[in-house]
Amino acid sequence: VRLFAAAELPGEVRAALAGWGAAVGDPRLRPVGEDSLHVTLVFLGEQPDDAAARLGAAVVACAEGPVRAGLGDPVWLSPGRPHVLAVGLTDPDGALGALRARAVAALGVADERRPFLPHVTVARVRRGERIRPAHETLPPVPPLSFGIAALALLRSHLGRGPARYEAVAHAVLPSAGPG
Ligand code: 2AM
Repeated sequence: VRLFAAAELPGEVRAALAGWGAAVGDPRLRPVGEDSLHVTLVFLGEQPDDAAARLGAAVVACAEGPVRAGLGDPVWLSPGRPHVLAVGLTDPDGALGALRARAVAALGVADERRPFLPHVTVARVRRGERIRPAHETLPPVPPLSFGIAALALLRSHLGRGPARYEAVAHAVLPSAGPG
């Protein structure tokens, strides 16, 4: 099973991101469905079926909060030959980075050498299309600040059409409150 730990966004943030992706309106891009928008914290890749329950429990045990975040700037990943259009997340008090660090430790994976760039992939570049970021103008991202809604271990079902994600384990985070 193909697994990853993800932070889940409040519904109104997913709606705003889907609306932003629609406003980009670029036919070279395939939007990610509103219900599938998420922040990948730790990508595990293929894991044995019988490891899923243990890994799910490990992720759920990391759910401490609240974890406040905000929508930041759009970002093409990777910039040299973009495959996705994402929106970066701000991590004003480091809680999102700390959540990821707990998940990395709990899952027992080696941390990536690259710095964590929290983001939500909003659209994927269609096969055969080429984007030159310097030539693109994008609409402004709505300046939303919010609490991460939940932490989940998600299973990714690959196949024809958009990826489908299924929660193996899920833990709601305490609300960050207004502000
Ligand atoms: P992305 O949002 O940056 O595209 C499920 O496939 C999630 O895991 C996606 O959200 C994707 O991140 C991330 N992912 C897929 N393959 C990955 C890889 N090889 N390394 C890190 N993250 C990956």
